[in-house]
Amino acid sequence: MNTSVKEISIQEFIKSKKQVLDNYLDQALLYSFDNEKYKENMQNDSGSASKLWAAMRYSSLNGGKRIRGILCLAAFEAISLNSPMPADDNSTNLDLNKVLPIAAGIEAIHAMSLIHDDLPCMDNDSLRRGKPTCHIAYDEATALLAGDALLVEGIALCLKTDLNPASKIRVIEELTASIGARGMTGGQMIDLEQTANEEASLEELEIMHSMKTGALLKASVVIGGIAAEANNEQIEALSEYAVKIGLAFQIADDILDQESNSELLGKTACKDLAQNKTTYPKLLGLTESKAKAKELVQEAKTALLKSNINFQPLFSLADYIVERQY
Ligand code: GRG
Repeated sequence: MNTSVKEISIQEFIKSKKQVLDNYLDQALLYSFDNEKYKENMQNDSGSASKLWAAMRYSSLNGGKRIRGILCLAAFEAISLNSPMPADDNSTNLDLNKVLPIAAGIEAIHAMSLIHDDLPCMDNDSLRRGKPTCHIAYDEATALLAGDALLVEGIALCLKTDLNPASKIRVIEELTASIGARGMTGGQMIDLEQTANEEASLEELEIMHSMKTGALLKASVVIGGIAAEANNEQIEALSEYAVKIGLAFQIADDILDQESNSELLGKTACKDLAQNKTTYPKLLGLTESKAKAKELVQEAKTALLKSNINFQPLFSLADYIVERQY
């Protein structure tokens, strides 16, 4: 543990990491082509290729909180520095080339999931991150393809890491498991069925969310640890922390849907009620839901401390996840 480090607030930590991620993604998602004919097409702004890239950029460089990417970077720093607070002098020594392409790739994949989630055949929403959703700003086919392309570009970005081949494979295994049929996609399917059919129990709700939202959040943290060469005990602790904050994140999301408004959220509020969805507030009530989220945050912190991962930004990010306003 390093006690001589300069303390920075969590707001500064989030702001600086978000900036780094935004800049990296902005560069990574520039149009670039090997094929000469395709390049010619790109000269024309109304060309089909530039429309695809424009839609991809519209939906991935548009002010998301970047929580998954930030968690990935924070977990990497936590293990690399093993210090209670990040310091400017220490942070500059970190090999960000190992983790930044992955954290950015995860954000591209997350953006993809939001585009597809908003489609008429899924959640059918018109507002995302304070702007018209991708299929409204463009059209359904373009939104579908922009999502497809962001998924693939996101995985390709993860492979740009400077990690050794064995670690790269571990990263991709972790990531693909979290978004496939055993993770996000499977969770989304359950969600669609539940919405269409019946009221879910607390246990069913938890399973659905752990797959739909929790799996990618967990993978983001664990992958940060893998990139920093965490040992098995540390990976276990990061994993436990991430499962707890993943659930807390979803409870907070349900509460915000009920208590906030569309302007602040940047997406349609009170959607759960309108769709008659089963939510934590519906099953537990607002007060108990808030208490459960706080309890999970505490448990997440304890999981880290048990393995001597004493990195303040990871604790503060857990608090932020339940205290956020949008
Ligand atoms: C990934 C292969 C693959 C398929 C995706 C459409 C779909 C299948 C899944 C939908 C998953 C989904 C939208 C989950 C909701 C997750 C959630 C709570 C999103 C909001 O996350 P925030 O608040 O958003 O971090 P920002 O805008 O801040 O990034």
